Amino acid sequence: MSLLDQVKVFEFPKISDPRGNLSFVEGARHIPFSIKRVYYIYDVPGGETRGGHAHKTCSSVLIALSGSLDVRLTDGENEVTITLNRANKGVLTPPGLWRTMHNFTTGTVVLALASHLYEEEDYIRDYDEFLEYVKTLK
Ligand code: T46
Repeated sequence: MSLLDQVKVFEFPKISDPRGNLSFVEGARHIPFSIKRVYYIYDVPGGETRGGHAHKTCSSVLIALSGSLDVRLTDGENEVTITLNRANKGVLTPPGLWRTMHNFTTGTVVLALASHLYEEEDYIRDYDEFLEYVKTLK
């Protein structure tokens, strides 16, 4: 089984009325880990790519609160691309997958809910090192 099978797309509740929409995310109900950290990505210049790394331990759920982007995840052999284009859609990105984020539209704001605090030691930022690392997971 590939780690790509653990990638999950979520549709969070959306409550609409004439005043607009409201969505919510409840820890234990919607997110399969305890949220230790929240960060957000915004003001991404046109044509810019982010990511370009894998995590050893940290899982995250990414949500485009506005705008849209593509999240590409690969296990080194196969890949999947998830387009985040609705504020009530999220993707679970498990550790052990190389991730890149592309095609940000102007004004995109990405919210990330993470299972761990920030630790640079958890990152693999070199693709060849990642390919060696995934061999150890098999
Ligand atoms: C991920 C994707 C989706 C911190 O100091 N604290 C933090 O919580 C984070 C997330 C980052 N940083 C520092 C580390 C770097 O010096 O902020 C700088 C930019 O981080 P990075 O280049 O990793 O940003 P992205 O957008 O490439 O990746 C981020 C997350 O780091 C990563 O975990 O999965 O978003």
